[in-house]
Amino acid sequence: MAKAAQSAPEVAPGVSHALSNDRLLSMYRVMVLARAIDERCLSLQRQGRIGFYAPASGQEAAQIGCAAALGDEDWIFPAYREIGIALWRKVPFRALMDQFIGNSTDRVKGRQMPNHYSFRDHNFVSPSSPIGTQITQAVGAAMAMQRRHVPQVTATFFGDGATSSNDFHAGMNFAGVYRTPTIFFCQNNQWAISLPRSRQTHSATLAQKAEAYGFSGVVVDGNDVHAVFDAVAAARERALAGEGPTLIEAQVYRFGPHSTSDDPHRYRSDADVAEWKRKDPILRLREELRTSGALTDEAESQLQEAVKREISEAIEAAEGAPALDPLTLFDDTFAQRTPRLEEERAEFQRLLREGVIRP
Ligand SMILES: Cc1ncc(C[n+]2csc(CCOP(=O)(O)OP(=O)(O)O)c2C)c(N)n1
Ligand SMILES: [Mg+2]
Repeated sequence: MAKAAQSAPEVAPGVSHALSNDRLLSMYRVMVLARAIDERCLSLQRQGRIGFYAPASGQEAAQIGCAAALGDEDWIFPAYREIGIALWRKVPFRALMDQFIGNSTDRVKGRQMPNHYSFRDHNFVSPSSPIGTQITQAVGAAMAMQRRHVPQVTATFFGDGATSSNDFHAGMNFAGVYRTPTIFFCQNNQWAISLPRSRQTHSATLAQKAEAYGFSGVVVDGNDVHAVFDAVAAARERALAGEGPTLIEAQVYRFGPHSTSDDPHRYRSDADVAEWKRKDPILRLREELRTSGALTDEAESQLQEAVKREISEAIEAAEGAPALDPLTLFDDTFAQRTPRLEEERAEFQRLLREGVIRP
């Protein structure tokens, strides 16, 4: 009989402490901002002011530790829960709010599902909702970089559940064969909606799956920014040196619902959540910064105030922006609208005018 595969994994400790206090403080700030945005967006959705949101509370150290170790020019191929990466890349919350609402200043013109923002100027590709599709995209893009001798890597983000997708295996295999400069960053938040990690795979770790494809996989404590930063920095160095991809499994926990359409009380216990909340990555980094003297009580309350203000101002501005003109739906497909498209546009315009269709 096969030995029990799901024994406790070895977790690489964060030892190098390569991060200065200044750097840690800027990471902490983005973590606090991400958490506060999460809380506000859940409430905005409940008030009917945005349609949908996928919270990332509990995953801040994994996301921001990873983003900080990447180069600004590296390409991000995210899933739908990577707000921390976008914020670290200096995407303004206002731009995210515009997308959640789909207003006239939304960069994707209301054509994407809420929470599916993309920013060409931040090398942040549109998130994939079909599980795993971003993985093969990241491998293909990395292959192009390799061929052009561009000193960049691609980083792709996905969950524990995505390791069961076809695209995960196709992407990992391809990356192994061609030794592409790709970082596979798996946030194992213990749940794929209501399916627990224990029922996802019989493998002891998700990271070990890399071994089958001929490259290394590491498990890190995703609540430890140091451990995450070190693992990603090392993976990036290897990728840039032509030594190929790495799979990183960051062990975290999703504190909130899968999305605003989910009720986690139906499948997990409050005790489990409370157990993981004791490892809250924000409390952990706050404690570290306070102990080292890098963060005073006064600086902490100033930060909390500044973050609240920034969020409120962005919400007000995004809600105050004009609505999107529904006729923009007919733009951007062709350089010049075809006669058929003109016809459809005219009919749509008539239906809007007659009130048959309401924006
Ligand atoms: C191909 C495909 N199958 C099923 C779904 C429905 N679905 C949406 S999210 C999700 C779970 C994903 O879990 P995980 O990869 O662990 O990411 P997490 O949401 O926990 O961050 C599923 C099954 C989907 N979006 N795409
Ligand atoms: Mg998950």
